[in-house]
Amino acid sequence: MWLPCRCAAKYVAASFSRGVSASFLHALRRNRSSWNAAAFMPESSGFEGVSGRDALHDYSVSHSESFWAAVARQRLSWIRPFDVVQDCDLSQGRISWFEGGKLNVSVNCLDRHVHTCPERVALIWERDEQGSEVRYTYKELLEMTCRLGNLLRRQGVKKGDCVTIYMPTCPLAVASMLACARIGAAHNVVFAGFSAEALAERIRDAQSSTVITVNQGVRGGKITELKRTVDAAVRSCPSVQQVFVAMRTEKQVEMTDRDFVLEEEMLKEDVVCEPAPMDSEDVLFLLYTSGSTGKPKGLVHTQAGYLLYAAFTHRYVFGYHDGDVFGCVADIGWITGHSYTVYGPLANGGTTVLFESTPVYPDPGRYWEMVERLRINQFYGAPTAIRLLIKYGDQWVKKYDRSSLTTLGSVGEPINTEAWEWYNRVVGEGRCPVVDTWWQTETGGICIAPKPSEPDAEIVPGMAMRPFFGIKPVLMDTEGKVLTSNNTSGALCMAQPWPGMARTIHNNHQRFIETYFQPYPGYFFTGDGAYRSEKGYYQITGRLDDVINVSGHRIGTAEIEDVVNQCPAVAESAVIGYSHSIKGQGVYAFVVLKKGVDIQEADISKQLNNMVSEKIAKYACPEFVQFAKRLPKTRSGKIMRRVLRKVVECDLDSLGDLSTLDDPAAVQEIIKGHEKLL
Ligand code: 6R9
Repeated sequence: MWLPCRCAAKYVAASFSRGVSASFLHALRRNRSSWNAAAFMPESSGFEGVSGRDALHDYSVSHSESFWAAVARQRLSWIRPFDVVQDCDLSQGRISWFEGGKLNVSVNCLDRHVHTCPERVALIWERDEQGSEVRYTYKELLEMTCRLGNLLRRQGVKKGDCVTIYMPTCPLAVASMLACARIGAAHNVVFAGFSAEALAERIRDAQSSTVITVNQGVRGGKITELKRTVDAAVRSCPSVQQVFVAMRTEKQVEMTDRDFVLEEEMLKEDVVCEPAPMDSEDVLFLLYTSGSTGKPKGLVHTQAGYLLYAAFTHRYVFGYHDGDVFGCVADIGWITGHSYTVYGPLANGGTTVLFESTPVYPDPGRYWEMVERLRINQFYGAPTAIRLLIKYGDQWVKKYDRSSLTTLGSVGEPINTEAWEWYNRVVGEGRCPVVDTWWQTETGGICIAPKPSEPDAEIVPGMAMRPFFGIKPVLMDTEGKVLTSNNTSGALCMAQPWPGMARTIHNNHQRFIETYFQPYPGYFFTGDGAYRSEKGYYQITGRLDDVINVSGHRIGTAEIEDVVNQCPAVAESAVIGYSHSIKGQGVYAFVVLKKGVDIQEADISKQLNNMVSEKIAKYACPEFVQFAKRLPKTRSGKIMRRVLRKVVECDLDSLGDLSTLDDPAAVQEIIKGHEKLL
């Protein structure tokens, strides 16, 4: 199942047909000089008198319902048309789109393309082993999905159940997601870098009875024992009744009565599977993400609105055309993998790359060698990888032919000017627009990006710039008033709902309301700060809460503190993010030990690292652990994180107001301790 026997001639033919003539045609198509709304976006043909990108954006916001209704009718295949375009009230945290409509997401991603072009390549699985990619046509992906859908049904998975998928980025993971969608189950993909405890927590919260995994993962030439991690997780998950194990490697792993070899079971199933008609607002998936407090939250996305928004943004932000090869290198365990590796490209009938490896395996030329070999047109990655690759030098890029590239995307964290310039100049040879795309797990798809724009419109380095169609950003001051002028900074909120936004937090709608809708009543609060330039362009300045971003991965400092505080030697701790030249942010932990603890600090640091990697994931491990006698606190006992951040940034001149500090000597101690650590 993993490496179906195919004749080599097929590969040769496939890569040949994507050669010079195809890219020449693309270039021709893209060189349209005038921006005609209806030609650019066929859905807009009914919008009287709208021409130009800005006018279309204005229309999409001022006539939101007719805009989205037209797009939804044109872009999605409906089993039953919707009656109501939207029924939303941000002040109540109520979001509902396309009510009355029925559809099936897997049919939209597969069947409709199989009818028109069954042999088109849907997936190119860029396996960890360089040069061993495997292609799957739409027909093959549909068959795989149907077998899986039938299997899940036979094993008792019902509409409304939630299946946890703990797999690396691979075709069977995509088919598993789509199989859930086919039979009406929700999926809960857990990033395969998460530890057993983190996985268990997510399985329990989602109440999954079924888990799909692989025997082993292979990434960067290293093996990870994913099945073993699942075994450890499932021990504390009484809901789990069955685990399907796909064989990524030859290695036999221990199997119990509840475990099944996925490929063997799939072979017993039919290649036709009746799709479940789903309501627009039925759950499509949960995806857990970190917040500033408490446990990770399972954000809920639903069927029609999410799919529409993922597909529509994919098409227009990246200028995706039929026949293009889209290369999003994010892991499917994150929202970027969901929206732009799986749902957006497949809903558009696109060819999408599943990248299993790392940017530096087997060498720092990996991305660009892959671009050359697969003739990738749009490349979408994270600034952290770009910053890492800059260090290895331009030669790793220039070695390979990148003439297929038309657009370069960036996501996950702010892209600094140096990284932006390098991406633009070295990777894109100055001819590919760099789109810095801002969005979140909560938003479902890209909300702010330089594209679409008029053909010659400027792109400012490091700025996400323009709100997408239907998106109305506002900036708020500290009093909760909307800032109306330009050249100003504030809390980034959205004034209007859009189809792709999350609907709730699984099992905790109250938390959903409190986190996103109560801080600025009537608005959706993103948790990020932003600057709006003189010209009205947006630049994201970073989180306003205690969420940090390590290599593009979100993590709440409270989650890390929770683990650190479980160490028997630790009395209390404070974790903050600090600026890191490659990862964007790194984790810095201040730790106060219990009185009488007689263990070497280095040993405790090691122990803390082990604990964080066991309970959360490796990326959340503190890079620095600073031991302190006490932490600076207010008189009411709150840790003054702002002061800790300034100390770590070596910005001692702006420690700010220290008048509420309980004991000023604590700050001096912290400063000294920090100097010693450097
Ligand atoms: C898609 C994704 C969301 C948080 C978000 C923000 C940061 C994402 C960004 C960006 C600056 C960008 N973020 N894209 N910051 N510029 N282009 O990453 O979702 O994992 O939920 O993270 O990431 O802080 O709030 P998610």
